[in-house]
Amino acid sequence: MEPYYVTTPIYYVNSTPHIGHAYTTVAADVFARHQRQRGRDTFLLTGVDEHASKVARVAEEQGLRPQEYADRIVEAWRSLPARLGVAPDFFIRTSDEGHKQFVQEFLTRIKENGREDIYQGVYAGLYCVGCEAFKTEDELVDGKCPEHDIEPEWIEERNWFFRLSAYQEQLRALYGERADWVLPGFRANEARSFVAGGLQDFSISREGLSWGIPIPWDTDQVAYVWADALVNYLSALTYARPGENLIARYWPGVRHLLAKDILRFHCVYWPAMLLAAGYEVPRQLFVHGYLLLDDRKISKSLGNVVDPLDLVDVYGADPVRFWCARSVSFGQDGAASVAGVRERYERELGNDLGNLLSRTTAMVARYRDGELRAVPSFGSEVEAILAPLGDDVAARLDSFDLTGALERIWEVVRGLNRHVETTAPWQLAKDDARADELDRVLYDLVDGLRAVAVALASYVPETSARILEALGQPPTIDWSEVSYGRTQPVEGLGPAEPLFPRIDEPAPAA
Ligand code: ME8
Repeated sequence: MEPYYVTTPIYYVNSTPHIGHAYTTVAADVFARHQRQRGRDTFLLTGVDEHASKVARVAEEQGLRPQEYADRIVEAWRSLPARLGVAPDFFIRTSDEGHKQFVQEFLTRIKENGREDIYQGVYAGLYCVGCEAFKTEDELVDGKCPEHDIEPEWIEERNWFFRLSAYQEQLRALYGERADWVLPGFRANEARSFVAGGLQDFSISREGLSWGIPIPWDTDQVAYVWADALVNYLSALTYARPGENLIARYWPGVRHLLAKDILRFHCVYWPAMLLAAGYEVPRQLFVHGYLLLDDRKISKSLGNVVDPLDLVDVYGADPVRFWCARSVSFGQDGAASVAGVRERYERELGNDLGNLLSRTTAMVARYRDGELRAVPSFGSEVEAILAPLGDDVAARLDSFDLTGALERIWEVVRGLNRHVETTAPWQLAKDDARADELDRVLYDLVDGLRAVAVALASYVPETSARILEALGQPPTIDWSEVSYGRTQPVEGLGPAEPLFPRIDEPAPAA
């Protein structure tokens, strides 16, 4: 099986981590953990983008060198994945020596590819420092960048340009040949029509800046922040494991996750740069929507931030991860609300899942003195419920259906709850003649919960481990365990502690 390499965008170090960043990070982690459960060689990359001109400005205001300032603020970004239960295989900083060196080599490869794909020209235009991109008049609203609500600056300078226009045909062909190259399909259409509309060359360097990666053949210029940042997906593989170059192992089997704001950079500019430098294009790109609060994109500059770490403090990492996957259909824009975290915590995690575990373990403790016998009843309702689960969830996660795969698991949780009601073990327990039947029902409930815990391991890893432990089962989460009849006999099972106790603290204000 081809190794699985999944990336998040590298986040601007000079902004504050908010729930939108947590969203992509959690999604990438779910995909990575899931592929690992299936025994696949997997690599997860996240990190920060440091060479934005804003970093140099703010550092100067604070009397610091840009690197010193970046070193201070990067910690907030390192703790973001950690607090969300995400352990990336590498956390990249674009100020890493290994990255800087690779970007220089990468740009030199393009320059020397024999097609003059990098040439000198003059650029004049309106530049938004928030987007780190030039803007056309049409893109402005009342003279301001609608994303950042600030007026762009007029910039005129001699820069190095990348001949994007030369890649129009190749990109058009790629979009024609690979139906699922960019997902969802409506995003592929957006990229395809951007390509069809005619591609303009773009500037890949900036003059007179000291914060950035010097252009190797013209050190008065530094690489444009995007020409530097996109390259992280490759550069990381050259130095993440000292002494090892992981490019041959993980490239081009990469899946880039990103939101729609940076579609053009990833789905058009980046593949063209790769082709120009002699690399294969990424295997797949998934473009998700924005989480919206009050119908506006969540972002620092719009003063509309939800600190994901506040939510983690109140609810824990797993409920926040669960909410990220469940609140909005992955790929679509959707309204997020902090109240929704609480609601899902109480209703779905607490009632649907937590109570099922409490009831099941309490019944084994009460009716069987904590002994669970291994009595799978092949042909049972629970066997039928579990039979398609592993394949269904895997197929959905292979196509980035983060929300659909979780809903599929939740159907099973609901099915198990119905099974408790229809079999009414409390009635069976009153009738000695039905002792075997009771044993089978208890076994089926424990087994169903065990399989659900394994299926949920990529979404809510801590919870999954706690369920297996409460059921007296080994912590094995190989995907083959998502099937009926794998529960080991247990003795001494006691009623489980509540998985999701009631929380009385108020939810943090949105
Ligand atoms: O664009 N909803 O960094 P960035 C969902 N440094 N996801 C969101 C979101 C929201 N409201 N807001 C942000 C940059 N995101 C560049 C990337 S990559 C080579 C360079 C997530 O800090 C989403 O993944 O602005 C989006 O693409 C990313 O954060 C942008 O992060």
